Amino acid sequence: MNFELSVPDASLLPDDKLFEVALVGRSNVGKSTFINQLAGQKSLAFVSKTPGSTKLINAYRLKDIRFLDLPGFGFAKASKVEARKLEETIRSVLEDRDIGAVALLNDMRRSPGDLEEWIRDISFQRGINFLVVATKSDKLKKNEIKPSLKKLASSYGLEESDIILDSKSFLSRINRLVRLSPGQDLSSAPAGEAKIKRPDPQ
Ligand SMILES: Nc1nc2c(ncn2[C@@H]2O[C@H](COP(=O)(O)OP(=O)(O)O)[C@@H](O)[C@H]2O)c(=O)[nH]1
Ligand SMILES: [Mg+2]
Repeated sequence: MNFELSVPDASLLPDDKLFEVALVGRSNVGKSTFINQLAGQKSLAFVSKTPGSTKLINAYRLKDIRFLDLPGFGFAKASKVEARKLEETIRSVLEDRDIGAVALLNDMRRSPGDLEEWIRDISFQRGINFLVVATKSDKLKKNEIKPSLKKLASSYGLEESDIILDSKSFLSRINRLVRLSPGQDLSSAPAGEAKIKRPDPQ
């Protein structure tokens, strides 16, 4: 995985119709850490002890897939104006772009809040594949993991097995989505069109 570019606004992202996965989550949820795990690199994405530091959209490429690292939302010290701007950035990516999948990161020790529900609802409404990645499971005792998974899944209206716990199973889920895509059939793609398009919702 390589860093591609940073932009302040979704309208400045490339218009090449690659399969895109939007990574979203509360500030400090472990999104940068997860991106580094996906990349198998220690410091591709900036891991911070201070929440709320990324306001840009960072794009990464892994083969023909683009990962969009969206600004972390729900940062307690952000002003109302800043919070609204971040939410608008997230909204514009999810609503105005042809996103292939949304991966919402959720700290395993926390229940989803209004912002998580908002992201789930936009994804469902737009028929975007919706994945939940549970972070910080190492902060739980072994016997707490299963009940937490169950609770998290049911609060999203998902099955327990839908909750993703590590970068390896995340990548295999993304692989599966991309393979399912009808746009993968190159013979049916008009000249100059993208090879990979958004698959049908699961
Ligand atoms: N124990 C534990 N700490 C984590 C994990 N993921 C992230 N962190 C820590 O949580 C803090 C925020 O992580 P970061 O990746 O910068 O979160 P971001 O704001 O969502 O990008 C850092 O201190 C990380 O070291 C995890 O899976 N387990
Ligand atoms: Mg970060």
